[in-house]
Amino acid sequence: MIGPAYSLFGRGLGDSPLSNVGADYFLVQLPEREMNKFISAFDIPDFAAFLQEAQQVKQTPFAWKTLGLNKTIGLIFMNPSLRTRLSTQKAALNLGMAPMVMNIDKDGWKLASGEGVIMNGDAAEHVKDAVAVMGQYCDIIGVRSFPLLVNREEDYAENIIGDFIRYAGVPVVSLESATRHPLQSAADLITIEQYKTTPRPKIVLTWAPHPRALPQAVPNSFAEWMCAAGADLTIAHPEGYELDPKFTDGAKIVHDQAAAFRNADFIYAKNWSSYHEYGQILCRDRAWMVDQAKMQLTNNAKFMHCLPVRRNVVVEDAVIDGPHSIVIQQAANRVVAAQVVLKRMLEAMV
Ligand code: SN0
Repeated sequence: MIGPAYSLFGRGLGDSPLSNVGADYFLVQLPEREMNKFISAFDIPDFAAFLQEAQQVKQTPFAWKTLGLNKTIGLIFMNPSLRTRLSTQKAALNLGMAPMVMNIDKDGWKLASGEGVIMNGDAAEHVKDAVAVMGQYCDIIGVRSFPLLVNREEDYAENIIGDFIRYAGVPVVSLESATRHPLQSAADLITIEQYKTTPRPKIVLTWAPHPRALPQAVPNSFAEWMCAAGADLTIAHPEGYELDPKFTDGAKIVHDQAAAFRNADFIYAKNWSSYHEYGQILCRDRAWMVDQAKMQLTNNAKFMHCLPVRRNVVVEDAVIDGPHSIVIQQAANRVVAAQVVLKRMLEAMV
């Protein structure tokens, strides 16, 4: 159960009316929402109402089972997915929508992008045409596309999700783009609200080692959402792993992991590759793995990770299998987060 107060962490996103949120706030009829995309925290201007809707969806997931009647969602994957793929389908089914899933990297034509490109190479179809066609078959389109981690400006320009928004003609949901994973962060916010025992818990996002170079999307997004919610967020990472500051404004950034863990209420582990030395692995120090000894420094902190996780590299078995691990409940909340987002999009259509 999400707590009754929805206090968020003290302040709200931008100029939204979230500060001093009181019980009466929820009696006010919200203005009709336009929702033609969900790509970042800024597509949710009302976190308190979002959390209230999440609680309703959690309690009565089938209460809107005709809202999506005769509507179709296309889920387009350019990269692997387990939780996002299944939880978004489940959310759509709960709303009465029909999901269509395509692994476009394996089953589609190779896509070209960019203006004026002469298509005499591998690519058989331009993304403009493919996306416009998908928009004819779908009422909502979700897309997953990881960064290439080669050219930072290209990845951070978010061209692929931008092309979907430009050409689909229907609302677009990010299923993890080059720089953000908003459905994950929405589920993380719901999970922290559910498990927090103090109004403004100490939340620590810690870098952890990994054998491969991973995107910054999950930590960028987590920091963006937590900072937008006014959370008490500390980010611990080795030097050189600073994230793009546009996501971390409001967070404390430290290089001493043990100091960060002291008195923490939530430990969120995640690896990412360097933003400054773009896409590089700068540290392989196993001492950054989250283990029992470090968890003992915390205030009985809950352990979170977006999954998939490399056991005994990112986190010790004893922690992820232990009583304070909430990774499965966190994954369960992926359905709730996706359902609130799709529900809002459907409601804005009628
Ligand atoms: C992705 C990432 O962005 O870090 C998806 C997380 C939801 N994770 C991976 O690609 C893990 C790959 C691996 O080899 O462990």
